[in-house]
Amino acid sequence: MATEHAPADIRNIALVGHGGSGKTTLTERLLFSAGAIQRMGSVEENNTVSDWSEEEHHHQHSLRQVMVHFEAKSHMSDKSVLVNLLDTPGLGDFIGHAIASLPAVETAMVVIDAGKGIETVTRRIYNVAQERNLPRAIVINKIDEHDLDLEGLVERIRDVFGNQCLPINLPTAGGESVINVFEAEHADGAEPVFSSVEEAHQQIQEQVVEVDDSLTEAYFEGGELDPVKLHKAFEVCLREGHLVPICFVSAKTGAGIDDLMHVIVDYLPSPLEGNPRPFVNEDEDGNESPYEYSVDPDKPLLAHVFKIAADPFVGKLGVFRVHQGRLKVKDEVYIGANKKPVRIAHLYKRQGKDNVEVESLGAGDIGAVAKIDELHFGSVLHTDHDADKVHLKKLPLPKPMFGLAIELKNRKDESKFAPATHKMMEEDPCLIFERVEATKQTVMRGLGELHLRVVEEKLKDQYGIEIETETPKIAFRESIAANAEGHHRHKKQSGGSGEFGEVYLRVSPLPVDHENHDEPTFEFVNATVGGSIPKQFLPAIEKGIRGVLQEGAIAGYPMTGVRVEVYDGKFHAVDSKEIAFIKAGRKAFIDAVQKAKPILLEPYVHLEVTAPNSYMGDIASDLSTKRGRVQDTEMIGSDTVVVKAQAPLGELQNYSNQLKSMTGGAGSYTIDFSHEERTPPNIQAEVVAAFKGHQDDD
Ligand SMILES: Nc1nc2c(ncn2[C@@H]2O[C@H](COP(=O)(O)OP(=O)(O)OP(=O)(O)O)[C@@H](O)[C@H]2O)c(=O)[nH]1
Ligand SMILES: [Mg+2]
Repeated sequence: MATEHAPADIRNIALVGHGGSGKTTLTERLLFSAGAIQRMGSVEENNTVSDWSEEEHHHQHSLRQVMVHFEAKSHMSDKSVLVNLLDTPGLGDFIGHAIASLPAVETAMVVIDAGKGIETVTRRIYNVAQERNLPRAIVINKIDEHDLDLEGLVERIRDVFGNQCLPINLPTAGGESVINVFEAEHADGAEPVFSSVEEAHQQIQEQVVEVDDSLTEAYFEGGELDPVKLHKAFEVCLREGHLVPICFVSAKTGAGIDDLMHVIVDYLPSPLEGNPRPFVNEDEDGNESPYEYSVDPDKPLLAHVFKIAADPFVGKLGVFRVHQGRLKVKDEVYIGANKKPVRIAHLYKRQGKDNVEVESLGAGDIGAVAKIDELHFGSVLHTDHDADKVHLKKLPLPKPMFGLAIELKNRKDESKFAPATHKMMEEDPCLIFERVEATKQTVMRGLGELHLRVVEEKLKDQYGIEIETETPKIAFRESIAANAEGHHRHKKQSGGSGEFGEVYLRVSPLPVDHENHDEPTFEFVNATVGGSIPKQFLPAIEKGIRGVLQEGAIAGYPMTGVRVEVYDGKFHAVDSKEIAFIKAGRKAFIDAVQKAKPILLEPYVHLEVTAPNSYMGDIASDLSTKRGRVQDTEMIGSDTVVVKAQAPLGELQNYSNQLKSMTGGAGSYTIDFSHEERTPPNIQAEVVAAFKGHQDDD
């Protein structure tokens, strides 16, 4: 059983980047090169360590994040380090898994296809890594391919991401090998295919010494500095984003892999050298403040679960990063604010789908625990009660906006459905299954059509549940645009005791909290005077109104953005009871809403379409027919454009197919919830006409 690694001897790296750029192949190559596997698998042959699931073989893409690890030797000393590598999916629909991996690592290694250049996901994930203050490195892969413009690509990278992106090595002709230009001052044999060793060497050395005045001085006085002496400055550069090294490789042929391994072991930050993760502590009043910790195995435990996996053999797995302290088998540890500790029965390191048992994992390492039901995505494991409320600053995960309504093919699957969806949601932070009361549909939401297609496949393959899907109805919300008054007198005489309650109220619009869809923006005010309605009946009136907020007043959708002021009424000493005021409140409210210029709000999304330049006009004019507004267009590289727009979600239900046919498959897009907007009157009229109305509940 492996011994625990000291933080200085660990490198944690997430391989991120656009789908098909070669992350999984690179993972395989690195494992092979380090001797962790005896034979190199390939994506085409469905035998890589990372892509092991049936769905991945079928789609030929990674569909979730996978951890592998290996030992690698330093090129500068005789020590070796443990490399934990997270291979993440690059398809936009699965970007949640990539974003979720970032808190576990010191470095985001952004892989770019040498021929295709910067693509949508490249930019998105690079930007998230930057926002999260994570050191980055860029790997330009597939340098074995023909007709590449690598010099142009480096220029574009510097254009788009900034001049701090600099080659640390340069490829030779045909992508046969690379020359480390941080270390070499002159070419010793083959020349690089562009630039020169001297020029690239000078550029990167000057960039590094810039962060340290004394080094700058020494450099400009005496010239050359030993890379070992520059190590500290190099780490500062990475931490501050003052340098983003670019490496060239071919995962396929193995060219550049030795040097990449060297960069990983000898240049990329160890857990001690990385930037601290943004943990926050919440005090009793819910105020958050930064939580400080140190990457020290001898301090109390602080570990963060960044992934939940359903393992076919050991069951539910929580994959975590130890940030402080250590976790040992048989330890008792706390999860968040849970009062009862859990006992750690087994600890694992993951190698693709395999679990390798270990005794302990120290600060800086990544591992997994099995069969702890209380663990969730984002859970914090600790041994210190001061850390009860500690959690990681919220990740910018995209909101699942693409929905499909579900019907089960077989009724008998009903009992299996809820547990299966529960498990799948735990594994995927961007997947939601929900019952939408407004539309009486069960809906699954994800990041795109492919995402949900894979979910459908998994439901069938792993849980034996077959479903049918259809476009869901739009989740409108009702609101009002004007002030109005409403009144209802509820009176019912049946035999002995009757029901009596009378309510006068005013409604007025409130600014809607568009982020919060689960809660209505609502205020209820008692403005009655002189006991016209006894106090004890006001909660009943509010209850009646809240019923309407849930069911809607004009179209059957939940309401939001309303302030209600009850200002008068009547009661009866015998016949006034709770139920009478619930009904009177409800009807008086519907009465007022109908006079208050009721409106429908519909969800709008941010849309970012990336496509070859020549399609820009088509994309923009198509969006305008969808009530979309183009807000910005940005060129990335010489022939790719990003169109940023806002559009109603309801118009984009079939956008992935439409964009595909519009651009011959070359376009891609992302959507993210933006806000809600008032629906045009013609659409509102249709929706209202389709509403069957309220049951008369008198
Ligand atoms: N020529 C060439 N092809 C490569 C290289 N690396 C990967 N490929 C091919 O590129 C394709 C995509 O490779 P993957 O490793 O699956 O890419 P990925 O980045 O993991 O893709 P996702 O999992 O979708 O994010 C496969 O057909 C690989 O064989 C390379 O260095 N050279
Ligand atoms: Mg992959």
